[in-house]
Amino acid sequence: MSESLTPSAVGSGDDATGSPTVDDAAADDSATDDGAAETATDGEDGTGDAYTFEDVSVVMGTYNEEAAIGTVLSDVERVTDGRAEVVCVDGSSDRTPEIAREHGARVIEQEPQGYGVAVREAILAPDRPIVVTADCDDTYPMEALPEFLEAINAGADVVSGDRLYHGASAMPAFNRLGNHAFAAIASLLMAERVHDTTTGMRAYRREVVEDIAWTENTGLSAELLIRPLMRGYDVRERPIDYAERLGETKLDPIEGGAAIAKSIVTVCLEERLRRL
Ligand SMILES: Nc1nc2c(ncn2[C@@H]2O[C@H](COP(=O)(O)OP(=O)(O)OP(=O)(O)O)[C@@H](O)[C@H]2O)c(=O)[nH]1
Ligand SMILES: [Mg+2]
Repeated sequence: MSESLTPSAVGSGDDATGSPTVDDAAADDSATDDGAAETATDGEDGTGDAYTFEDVSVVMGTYNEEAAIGTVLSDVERVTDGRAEVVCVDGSSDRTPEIAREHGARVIEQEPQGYGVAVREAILAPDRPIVVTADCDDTYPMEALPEFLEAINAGADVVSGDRLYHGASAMPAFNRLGNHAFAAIASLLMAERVHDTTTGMRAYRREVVEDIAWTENTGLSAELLIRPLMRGYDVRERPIDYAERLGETKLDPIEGGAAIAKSIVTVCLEERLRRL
C-alpha cells in the first residue's frame, strides 16, 4: 500500500489493553484530550487499503545469537512469505551478522550498549509504515505476525504480545514473578490495566515510534508501551506463546529488573507531568 496515511482520531485504548477479554474491534473511538493520537486508520473503515507484510519491518537487537538467529529469520520468512523486511542492529562477535545477511536481513553494526540502545536504532531505521519488534532468541512466536497485522488494520496503533496470559511456563520463575510485578506497578501508576509491560514482541505504526523521544535502555520495552498508552494511542494486548530461550541471556535478572522498575516509575511520572 502507499506511504500516505489518512489521519484520524484514534481511540484511547482504555478497553483494548484489557485484552484478551476485549475484542480487537471494540476499541473506544473517542478522541483523546491531549491530541497526540492522530494516526491512520487504514483498513478500519474501508477507506484505505489494508497493510500487508510488504509494509512491515521486523526489527531486533542481536548480540551473539548464532544459536537462534537462523530459526528466527526462517520463521519470519515462512510466516510472511518472504515479504517482511528484517533489520538487525548487531553487536555480535560471533557469526550472527553473517547468518542474518544470508537470510536477506539488513544488518546495522553497533557496539553493544544494551537492549534499548540497539532496539531504539532498530525501530527508527526502516521506513516501512509498520514496525514489529522481536528478540532474536527464538522465544517469540512469529506465527503471531498475521494476527498483529490484522489488529493494526483494525485500527490499533500498537499491538503488544502478552506472554503471561498463557502462563509463560518457559520463562524462568524469577522473571515471571518480576514481569507480573512490573505489570502491576505500571497499571497502578497509569490507572490502566496492562498485563505484560516488558514483552519484546510488538507491532507499532511508524508515527507512534517517530512521535516520541525514547529515553530508556534496559527499560525501553516498558517505555514503548507506557508512553503511547498514556498519550492516548490505541494500544492493544494480544496473548502470545513464549518459548524457552536458545543461547545465552544478555540480561542480568537483578540488575536488569531494577533498571526496568526504575524506568517504569520514571516514565509513568514523566507522562503524568506531561499531561498537566
Ligand atoms: N545489538 C545488541 N543487541 C542486544 C544487546 N543486549 C541484548 N540484545 C538483544 O536484545 C534481545 C533481548 O535480549 P535478551 O537476552 O533476550 O533479554 P531478555 O529477553 O530480557 O532475556 P531472556 O529471558 O534471556 O530472553 C536479544 O535479541 C539480544 O540479542 C546489546 O547490547 N546490543
Ligand atoms: Mg529474550
